[in-house]
Amino acid sequence: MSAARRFEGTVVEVHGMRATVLRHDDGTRVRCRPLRDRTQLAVGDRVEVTDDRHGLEITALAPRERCLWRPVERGRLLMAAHVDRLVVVCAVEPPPRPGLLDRFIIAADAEDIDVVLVLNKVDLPEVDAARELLGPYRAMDYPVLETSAHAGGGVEALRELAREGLTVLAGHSGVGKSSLLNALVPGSALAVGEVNATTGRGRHTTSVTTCQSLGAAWPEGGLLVDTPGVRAFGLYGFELTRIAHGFRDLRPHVGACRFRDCLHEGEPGCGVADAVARGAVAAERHESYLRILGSVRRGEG
Ligand SMILES: Nc1nc2c(ncn2[C@@H]2O[C@H](COP(=O)(O)OP(=O)(O)O)[C@@H](O)[C@H]2O)c(=O)[nH]1
Ligand SMILES: [Mg+2]
Ligand SMILES: [Zn+2]
Repeated sequence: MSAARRFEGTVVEVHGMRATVLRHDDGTRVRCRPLRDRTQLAVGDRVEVTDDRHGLEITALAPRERCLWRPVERGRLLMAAHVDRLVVVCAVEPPPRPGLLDRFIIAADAEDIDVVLVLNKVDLPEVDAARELLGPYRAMDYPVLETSAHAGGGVEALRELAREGLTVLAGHSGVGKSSLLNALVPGSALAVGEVNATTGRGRHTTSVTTCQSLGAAWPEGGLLVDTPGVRAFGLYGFELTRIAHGFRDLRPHVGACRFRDCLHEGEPGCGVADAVARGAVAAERHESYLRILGSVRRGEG
């Protein structure tokens, strides 16, 4: 009887309890049985797989870090682990929604995940208005990459940026995430939300989170994750005092607050309120913060 063989890999697809694992030794993708304790896996999970006479089985899970969560009814579910960067995709149309951007950024900030903003559809005429909406984020030193999945502009820069590690694409539906993925990974045949000519209905976009390999085999080629149907990241149970940390422009003023657990919503001696009063921070930024604080407090995630 031959001894069981083991190899390491990264989860690139989850189907219920089963997972597809990208082998680190030969770069192939293999279907595996779940962990015995039936821990729910997520893309990006680092696992050990044992190959015995019963087939491939995931036998160990590395400690998770740099996680992103998807919101579910009064809770959150792990969506991806070991995320190296979050690419928040916005578009000229539908225009950027700062509240949504801020939520994505807070989730990434809390896990030390780098954030890059992409403004897609710059081939459309209303591009200047969209650029203006992203002005505050440029001022906070978030890189903003302009792309057109249709005309091809900026796609190579995005490919370069995602060349290593695990990159998650997120953004409002309709901004062009799947289109960008298709431009980056030709033939990946991901569903683009166009209306189906024969049925007249939007094409069904799967909610299975999958990773596409970019170019060369692991570990050279980056992995790219689309997040179909994810409208926001789960902030359920998020520590309220940490929310302001995700606002790069509010963060420097938090230290001036009289109370260490100040939530910057009218407490006396609040450094953030003072910064807004002095015009050092835009009132809309503080308002966005207060809206998110309110929704997390209400348990809306
Ligand atoms: N004009 C223009 N339209 C785009 C561009 N990228 C995507 N679209 C269109 O925007 C719609 C939504 O694209 P999709 O990739 O499904 O967006 P997703 O929901 O973020 O995955 C589709 O009709 C695309 O053809 C672009 O760069 N320019
Ligand atoms: Mg899509
Ligand atoms: Zn304060």
